[in-house]
Amino acid sequence: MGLIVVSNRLPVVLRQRSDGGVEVQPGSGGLVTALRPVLRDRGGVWIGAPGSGGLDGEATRRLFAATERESGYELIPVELTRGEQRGFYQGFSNEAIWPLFHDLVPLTRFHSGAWSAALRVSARFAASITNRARPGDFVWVHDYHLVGVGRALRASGFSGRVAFFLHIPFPALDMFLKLPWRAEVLASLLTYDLVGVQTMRDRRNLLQCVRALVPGVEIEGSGGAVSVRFAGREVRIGAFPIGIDFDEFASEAGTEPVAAKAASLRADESNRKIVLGVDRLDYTKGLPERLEAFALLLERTPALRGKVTLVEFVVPSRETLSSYAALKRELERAVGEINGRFTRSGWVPVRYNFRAIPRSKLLAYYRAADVALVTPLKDGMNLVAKEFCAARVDGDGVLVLSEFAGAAAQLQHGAILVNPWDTAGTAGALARALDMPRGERRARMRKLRRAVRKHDIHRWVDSFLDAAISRSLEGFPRVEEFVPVMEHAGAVPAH
Ligand code: ADQ
Repeated sequence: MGLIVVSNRLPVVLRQRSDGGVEVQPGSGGLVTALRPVLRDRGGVWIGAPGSGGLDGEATRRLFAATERESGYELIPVELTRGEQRGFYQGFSNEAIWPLFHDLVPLTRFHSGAWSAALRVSARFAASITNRARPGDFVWVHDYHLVGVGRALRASGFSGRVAFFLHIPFPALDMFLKLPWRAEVLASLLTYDLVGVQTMRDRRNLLQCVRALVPGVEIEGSGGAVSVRFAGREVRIGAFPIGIDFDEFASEAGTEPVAAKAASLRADESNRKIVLGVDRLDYTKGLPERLEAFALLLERTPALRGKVTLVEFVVPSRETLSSYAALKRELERAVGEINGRFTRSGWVPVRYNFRAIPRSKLLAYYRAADVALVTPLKDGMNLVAKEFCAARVDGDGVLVLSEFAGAAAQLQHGAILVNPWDTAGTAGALARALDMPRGERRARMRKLRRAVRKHDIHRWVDSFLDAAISRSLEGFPRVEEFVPVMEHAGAVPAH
């Protein structure tokens, strides 16, 4: 069975150099990090847009072929025009679905032509798939941008197996109902043979929308994946928490150069503790709230001034959208304000870096940190939390994690969980993390590493393909869910 992976972007980006040439750079973001090892190990085809730069010219084609030879799988670019980029990528994907599915209604814009733009692009992707697919191939479409590809494929008469995985959260019914194209989006989802989401919460939300909006639907099963029947078709819907290549992260983090770099980063901070943040520039990642929590901690605990540094790496993303450009300015202002207020001789409280860093340096920072602060307002999974744990081959370090990251389901027993909207609560959790005794840190990190290793990327792929192929879903295991409990329930007055 050949694997055809389809995503908005290819795992490489072509960039125009200042001398007019074109170069290939690795793509960034969670989807690419997760899927690259899957195709590297299994081989197959990756279909997606090549990013800026264009594909004309012999030199560019040669670059692409060399990248294919190196990566071990075939790359098929789908070129989009500027107009298509605007309507589909900007309008439909990143101004409508992305904010709405992360519950951020005030940032959501529904442009009237956005769904038709998404359908036109979906048809382009579908044509590329039908050109390449051979009988027996398994087509696996990724993420919200391409939800319409299933519908376009079926409309073109394609009858092969097609599955879809949503990397971002699926919203609750109340939120989903706001989408002007709610019926079309749901109907398109139901053209796939299997739809995977990250968590049980997302699965519950999706099934609730299906029940409410699809008359006559029958839902069977209660495990990790269930079967949905309507209009003579069966669609499977399941929760498949994505993971990382644990062994690869752990073994690279354990190498001598990474250990040496981590030691030198620690030495640079002399006896200070390091709190680390690593994120794509995105308003879902809770960055202003995180800075506010850190400032609150310094304000409330003068003893920590000069004793702890927040190192924040933000990788540039979607800067052409005004909400992202505004977030970038907001972060610069907030960092400036905190540093202006608390800096003293020899200590700058926030070291803010607006750039992508290479893997080895990222691993060194993961190893050097005392605390990783991963506080998205909502996140499908969040791989940074998992990468941090995998990199801690020394068995130390504390993870402070948002309850609203999908990763909270697997990491709830080892992380300190926070509500990122509660800045005072986050500041308190950070104080607790900084003060945690070594024994507790190590016990928690053992649990975290065990969970990340168990739910690694290979298990994710295998369980997804199993659910797509197996005859019966009986015995398909439920995945763990995070449900917040009131720790102080006894304190709630009876009336
Ligand atoms: P993303 O929103 O991109 O992914 P995430 O899962 O955190 O989010 O992955 C980010 C990736 O980018 C990580 O691999 C991280 O190491 C890397 N990264 C971030 N900042 C970096 C920097 N400054 N330099 C270098 N690398 C950096 C989407 C969903 C997530 C889901 C993934 C996978 O939004 O919820 O976990 O897909 O399904």
